[in-house]
Amino acid sequence: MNSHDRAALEELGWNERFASAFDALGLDDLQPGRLAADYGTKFLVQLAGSAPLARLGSALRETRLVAVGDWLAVHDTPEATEVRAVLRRQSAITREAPGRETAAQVIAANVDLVFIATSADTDFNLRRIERLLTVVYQSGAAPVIVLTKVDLNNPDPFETELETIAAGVPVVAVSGWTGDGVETVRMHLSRGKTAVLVGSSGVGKSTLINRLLGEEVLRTAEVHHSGQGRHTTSHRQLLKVPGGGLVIDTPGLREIQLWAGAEALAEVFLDIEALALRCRFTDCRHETEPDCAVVAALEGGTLEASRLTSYRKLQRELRAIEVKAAVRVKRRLG
Ligand SMILES: Nc1nc2c(ncn2[C@@H]2O[C@H](COP(=O)(O)OP(=O)(O)OP(=O)(O)O)[C@@H](O)[C@H]2O)c(=O)[nH]1
Ligand SMILES: [Mg+2]
Ligand SMILES: [Zn+2]
Repeated sequence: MNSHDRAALEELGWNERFASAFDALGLDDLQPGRLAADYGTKFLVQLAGSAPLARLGSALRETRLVAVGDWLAVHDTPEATEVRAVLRRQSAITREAPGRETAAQVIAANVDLVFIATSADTDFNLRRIERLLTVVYQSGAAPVIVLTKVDLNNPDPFETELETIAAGVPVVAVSGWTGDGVETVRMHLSRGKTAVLVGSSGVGKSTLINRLLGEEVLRTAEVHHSGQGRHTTSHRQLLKVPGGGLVIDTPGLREIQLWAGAEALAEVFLDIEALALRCRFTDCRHETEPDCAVVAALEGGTLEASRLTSYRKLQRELRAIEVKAAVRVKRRLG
């Protein structure tokens, strides 16, 4: 690989670890490329010097375990482009796929940063943000909360509320209409680093990305809508931001299913976990047990009931996922 190609790949997020994984494949006539868009049967692949539409090679066709952001080994000729292998992911944002059995669905691969977009209006929902934070902490990427549409309302009260659940997580207030805050979002990006935007439909993810790109690359909803039923962005797409960095646009998430372990939950609910350490019983369920520090905090007003409810709900969901996963493993073995 010449130095020009290497620099082009590095701009796309290529690094030493991907390079050695690629070399270890030991396959001839292949070049590295990054999956930039998934159109179902065709995939847009960004190579060092071009961006052809590719199909999956026979070895990958059955599993289809590729996601936008993946690094690939690609066979590229003027006649056809074929994906032959997927390099091991360095991080992934996943959620549980709809259906009865658990299977992780990868929303984006090899991501450094997750912008959790939430608008400063009726979409604003702390419980949803807690969920998304749990997913992010599990992924290996770092979260940034992007409070959108701040031209509609004063962002201060929203930011104060965010403080209560996400202390230490950067919050950027933006307006895709006035351009406020867009440069602050850009400051989180840098050469070769990948960010993904997640959040409900209609919060202004694509509008913000268009701002970052400096042109209308992505289709956005024409009129304001509150996010019921209508999704404007239909597929995930990786884009290069002028000035450095990459962003992945995603369709709005309806109800994000958790695909995260107990450790991630503990990170989002550090306050409750810390209180629980002071309960008399180590297996305290914080219900009717004596000397329960969680219940004491509730009664003393230092812990909000809604936060405990949310913690319990997520705990139950995690347990359900674990049970489903166990059933699946058993079926495989039997
Ligand atoms: N007032 C206001 N409206 C905005 C802003 N950003 C986006 N909108 C409007 O909100 C609507 C949805 O914007 P999109 O950018 O398409 O939202 P999205 O999050 O990409 O939605 P999906 O692709 O469906 O997930 C459009 O009508 C935008 O014009 C903003 O900063 N302020
Ligand atoms: Mg969109
Ligand atoms: Zn307790």
